[in-house]
Amino acid sequence: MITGTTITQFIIEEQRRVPGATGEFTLLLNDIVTATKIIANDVNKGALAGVLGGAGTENVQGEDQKKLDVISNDVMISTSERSGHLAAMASEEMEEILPIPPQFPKGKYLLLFDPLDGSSNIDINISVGTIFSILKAPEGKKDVTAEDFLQPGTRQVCAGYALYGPSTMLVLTTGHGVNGFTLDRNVGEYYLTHPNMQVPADTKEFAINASNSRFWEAPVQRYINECLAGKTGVRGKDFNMRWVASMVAEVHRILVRGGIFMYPRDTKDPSKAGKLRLMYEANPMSLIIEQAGGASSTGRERMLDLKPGGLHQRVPVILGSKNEVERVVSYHKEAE
Ligand code: AHM
Ligand code: MG
Repeated sequence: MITGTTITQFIIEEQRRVPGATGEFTLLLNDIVTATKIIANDVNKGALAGVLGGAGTENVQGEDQKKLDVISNDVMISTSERSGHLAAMASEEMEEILPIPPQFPKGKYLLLFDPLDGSSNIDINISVGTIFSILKAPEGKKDVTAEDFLQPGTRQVCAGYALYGPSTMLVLTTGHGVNGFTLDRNVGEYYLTHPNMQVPADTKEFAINASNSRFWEAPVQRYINECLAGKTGVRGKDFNMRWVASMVAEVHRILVRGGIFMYPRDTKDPSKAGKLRLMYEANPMSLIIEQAGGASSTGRERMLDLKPGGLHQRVPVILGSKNEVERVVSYHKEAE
């Protein structure tokens, strides 16, 4: 018999700690939990369900959509639009925000998500994930606009991700630490397996797409060169490197054993400030990392303090073990 705390019990217990909570947020989280189970099922079946390969369409960022990107986006919408907890949604896969259709009741929350992050890994059976962020809609406003989503990351009510790896996990924060749950496929429930996750302050492991190295800015080149010099250089210790090309997998590794993840600004395409998107990738992951004792920055500013300029805005991302992130930030300061 399985014992332990299910995610539903955990969320209800968290709700009891919030005076005056109506249960609306708890029910919204339950919808998201359900959506991740459905997506996990599709990802898990893969080629057997005919869900691999391209969808033949492009998203707002001009990237080819995979069938599973589109399916996951539909699952996130259909699972959370009808319960009455949301005012509107926004997704990596949709150019505009999606206000709750008039046939459904409207709620007080805004949901942002990347339905399936790590798209380049979908067809090759490597870990992918769903990232989500919850904000409050402005009170008393009838029709929510895209501007209402442009709140700094500090205003997130909740952030989380589902990791579809060898096991499916859901990791979330409501601003009181970070907890990880593992899906028992036979029972169909997530169980608390990783309570109070903490990022170690120091690390000997970095994650960066080194094929972009000639386009990096000087502070990032300096930091990586020092890591590569290992014991013989100023750091006096050897480093290891990982690059999964799935942000969810990288962040999860950092939460479990520390590390630094960087998708920094580079000059490859000067029109882009970075590759990753602020609202549904960088902000939720930054809240999780900070809540676990780590740090997250653009190199110049704390990520969560950024005032967003657009729904699909890109940002440089440097996150993970606190002392390493602070070192990279100090290299940026020195260079300026
Ligand atoms: P996606 O949202 O289109 O999947 O792109 C985001 C992903 C991240 O998960 C990952 O860190 C990065 O892109 C990998 O980029 P690259 O292929 O340049 O290594
Ligand atoms: Mg993504």
